[in-house]
Amino acid sequence: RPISIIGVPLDLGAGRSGAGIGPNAIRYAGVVERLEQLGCFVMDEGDLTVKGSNVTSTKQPNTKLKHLDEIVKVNEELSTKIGEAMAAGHFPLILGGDHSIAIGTLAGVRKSGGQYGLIWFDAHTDVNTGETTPTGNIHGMSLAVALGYGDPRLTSIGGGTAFIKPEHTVIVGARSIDPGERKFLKKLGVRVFTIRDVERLGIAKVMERALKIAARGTDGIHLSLDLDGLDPHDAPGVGTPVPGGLSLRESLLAMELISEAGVAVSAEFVEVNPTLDLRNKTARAAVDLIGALFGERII
Ligand code: DIR
Ligand code: MN
Ligand code: MN
Ligand code: MN
Repeated sequence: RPISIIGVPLDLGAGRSGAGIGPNAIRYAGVVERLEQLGCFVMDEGDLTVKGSNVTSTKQPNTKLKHLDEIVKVNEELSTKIGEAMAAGHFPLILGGDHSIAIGTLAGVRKSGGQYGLIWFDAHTDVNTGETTPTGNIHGMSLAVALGYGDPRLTSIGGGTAFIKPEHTVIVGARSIDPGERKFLKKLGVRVFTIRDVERLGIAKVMERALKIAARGTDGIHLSLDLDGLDPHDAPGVGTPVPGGLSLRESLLAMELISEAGVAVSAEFVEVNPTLDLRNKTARAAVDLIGALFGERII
């Protein structure tokens, strides 16, 4: 299947600037060449247009949904792009950009009419809403929106139907969860494999269980990977680092296991912030993970 690369240079959903130049940092780290070496047919569709950033935009008053207008616009466009790529039989590979772009990605994935499972790889759980958010940053709300919860202007993006089901959603790597999010996850019954579960079970067992939840009885899975799921030692270039995360090697094994299961229909790699990075290390980690997801092996 051809891979459609779509960059989304958005940082308005995050609390600080810089993730907007993530897509090009991942390109400079050689993502296209890496995939071509694996025999993939790659079409880089370039970046969506985003107006403003956390640098150039006048500081928002402390609303509960910062930069809502522009985030709605970008995600609406993204959902259209993803819908078209999937209708053409392509695998959409989305480069972020802050994690609020998952709203548009998943709205687009749903347009194909199937019922998809979701693996959300993240230090955070991103299930805040305007009512529970401690920051007003929409990147902390995108999973709630994908499940059908939150501001109607966000949940209606892309047509607003056939949301991802909580019973086919699984979070891996979580270690920073807000009180409101904890309640939400319990209420919906979303399965969370925290970093503690990874430690106790090992990443192989966690992924085996995660894949069962997301892939059984669905038409495939979407992978939403926030680079801050990795330990800041391996991925320092992220806006909200949380110590004690997955190692690069554990994360690579997770990608290899998804790859071997053969169930992924789309994937996004988000929150790469080159202004906070060390020699593009985090973008290079993203390319390593993408390589593993598309079949790269040690031997
Ligand atoms: C926090 C941080 N839970 C919030 N979320 C982040 O702002 O809602 N998500 N950083 O990736
Ligand atoms: Mn996230
Ligand atoms: Mn995160
Ligand atoms: Mn089902």
